[in-house]
Amino acid sequence: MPTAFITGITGQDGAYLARFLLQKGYVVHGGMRRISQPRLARLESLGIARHVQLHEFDLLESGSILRAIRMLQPDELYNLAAQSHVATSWELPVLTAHTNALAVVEILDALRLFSPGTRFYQASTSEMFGQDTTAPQSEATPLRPRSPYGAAKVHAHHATVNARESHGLHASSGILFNHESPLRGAEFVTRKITRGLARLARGQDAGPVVLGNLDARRDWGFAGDYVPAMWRMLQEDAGGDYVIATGRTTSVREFACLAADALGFEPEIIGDGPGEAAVDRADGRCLWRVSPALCRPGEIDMLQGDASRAREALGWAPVLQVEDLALAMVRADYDDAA
Ligand code: NAP
Ligand code: F7E
Repeated sequence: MPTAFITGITGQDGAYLARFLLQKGYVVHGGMRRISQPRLARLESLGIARHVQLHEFDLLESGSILRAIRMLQPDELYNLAAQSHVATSWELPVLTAHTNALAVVEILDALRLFSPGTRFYQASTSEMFGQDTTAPQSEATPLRPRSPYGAAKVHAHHATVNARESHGLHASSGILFNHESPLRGAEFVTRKITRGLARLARGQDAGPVVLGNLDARRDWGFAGDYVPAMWRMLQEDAGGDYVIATGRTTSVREFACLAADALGFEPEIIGDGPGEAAVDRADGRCLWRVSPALCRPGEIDMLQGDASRAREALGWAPVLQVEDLALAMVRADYDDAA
């Protein structure tokens, strides 16, 4: 049976990828960092916590990386672990650079020395493109990151490409645009919206959802559709770089309206700029409002991916559209809020 090692197995993508690989007959190992209370909720919610082999692992500890690679020598290694919250990266730029960039260099070096036959996947991101790019963005679009998160991911992306070109490693960089799910961390905007509005719909005294830049546009897909693309990259004869996206772009405001509609609210936008809010036409309740404190020091106005290469070379295409995604997320959060 093929073996895979997933860093970040407790995260959104890690959980979906682990389930996908188990269904394909893999022995799945996962790296989990030591925290006061193990975060197995996502693996448990997919019913797979007891089917994966968990190892104590931290990207900030070189020995941890070396030990895992030497001990397991997996057929495939998916590096999904990261400080993944863009806004936090301005607060913790050094930790972000170490976790998202230097640790990837260490993984690649350990693979070169101790397990050169392992196929490697790096979780790259549309945040690498930054502002003022052409749209839609493809593998050929220049990288001009606009956050410490994006800059660290660019370093890791180039390290992955170099490992492939200099040392012949089978190393791939998946440039994934935003992908969400009911397992999405509560601090990301889609889940913040669906959780907050679901609580309001349940009549909980939760108050409006407080948001930052409502004009930002993102290409939002479903995480469950995106993890098979990671696997497909590693089944190719050689590593490569692939954009994974839906090709559609939606503003934060539009996503909030989709989620509100799905819950039976009738949102009406009032005010503008920092004074903008949305109220429910039925009972005048405030659904969301803006707080300038949540706007970022550097924003990317618009991301929209061109996944033609993945479609042609990997036969990959997304299934869920943003409307289906918003509906699935509010349904799950509405059930949770019961
Ligand atoms: P996520 O839910 O935030 O999961 C991140 C994972 O990394 C968690 O398992 C976390 O462990 C682990 N981690 C963080 N620091 C670590 C460390 N020092 N050592 C070991 N593990 C550590 O992120 P995600 O949405 O699944 O994203 C997966 C990857 O894809 C990330 O690299 C992210 O940057 C990238 N990406 C995500 C998107 C997206 O839209 N979701 C798009 C493009 C790229 P804990 O559970 O202990 O916190
Ligand atoms: O923000 C705006 C915010 O934090 C999306 C990560 O998975 O995808 C994710 O990064 C947009 C931004 O995701 C709030 O300013 C408005 O324009 O959900 P997000 P992100 O920053 O795009 C990329 C591809 C990754 O690689 C990352 O790992 O929404 N926004 N109001 C807000 N964002 C948040 N978080 N909270 C707000 O209240």
